[in-house]
Amino acid sequence: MSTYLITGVAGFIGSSLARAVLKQGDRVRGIDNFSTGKPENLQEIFKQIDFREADILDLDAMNKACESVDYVLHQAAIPSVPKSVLDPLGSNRANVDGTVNVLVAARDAKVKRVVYAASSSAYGDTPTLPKHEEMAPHPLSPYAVAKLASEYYMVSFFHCYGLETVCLRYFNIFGPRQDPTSPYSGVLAKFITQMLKGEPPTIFGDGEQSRDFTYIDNAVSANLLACKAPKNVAGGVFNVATGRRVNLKESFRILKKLTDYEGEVKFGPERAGDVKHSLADISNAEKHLGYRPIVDFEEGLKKTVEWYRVKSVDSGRWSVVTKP
Ligand code: UD2
Repeated sequence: MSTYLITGVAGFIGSSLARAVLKQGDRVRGIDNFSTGKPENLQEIFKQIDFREADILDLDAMNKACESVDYVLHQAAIPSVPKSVLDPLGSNRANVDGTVNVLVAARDAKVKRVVYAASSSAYGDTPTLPKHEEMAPHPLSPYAVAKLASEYYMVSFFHCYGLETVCLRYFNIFGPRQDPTSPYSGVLAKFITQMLKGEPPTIFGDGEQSRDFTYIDNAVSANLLACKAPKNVAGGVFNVATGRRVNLKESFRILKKLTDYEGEVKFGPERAGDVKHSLADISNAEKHLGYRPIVDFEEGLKKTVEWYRVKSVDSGRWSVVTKP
């Protein structure tokens, strides 16, 4: 039995990872400062995990959290392009200083491997599609810079200290438990919950921007594979995506059917720091991690819409009320 430390365990991706690690019969230790994570994401698994409320910026807490840990899945972050544009210092502290703390603690505790939630935003607006890992990065927003800087720290800890690290460049992960309530929330979580309430979603820009939207189960499986992949993946960076892109107008059309929304979409100004098109080449992850997408975009959307529908009936926690 292995012990996995998940940073940001109360977040959308962290809590999904925790469930998957428990399901495979391993131990979960989790830390979260509840800045964006939510206790209800851990509801039915709370008693099965060793949870510690702590900030990754607290090195002492990180040292303790890393004791006797085999794998660290580092998800804790302030994950938002527009938020980083408003508060670059806060983004840098959480997304860069926090990562260095995690790495120092993991190195000193001699953990076997650290898997990092990197971001497709590192590629920026380079015109070449699909994006592959050998392309020169071109980060646009402070968030993208911070995520890329953390990748470089991961790689440098492998080269300088022999700590095995793997960076997974997530491409717009979506699915159940993604918080739709903040202005910085992921577009699909916002659109789904707005449309279920019968409210018009807003497209920032012309709606032609496209993303390689990736269902959460794919990201979870990539993390578990990255822990167990052979040693030659250490120091590596891998795209985690589906290899297909969909634009916002098309996403809206698909969601209209799935949510029975009858209204229209509004348009607003393009967002600063926004990337126009994003699509991944996933061949490296397939070859070296044994990764393949297990849930496609439409299927993932169906599952996500159903989850928010039921959630609204269950608790209203996400303040979603479906139309009568
Ligand atoms: C970036 C990263 C993603 C992840 C994420 C974390 C890229 C390509 N992707 O996602 O991998 O790291 O950051 O936050 O850099 N939008 C609307 N209406 C809304 C909300 C968003 O039109 O109500 C647009 C937004 O302007 C953008 C697209 O939807 O063009 C996707 O936005 P997002 O916030 O869901 O994710 P994004 O691409 O910034």
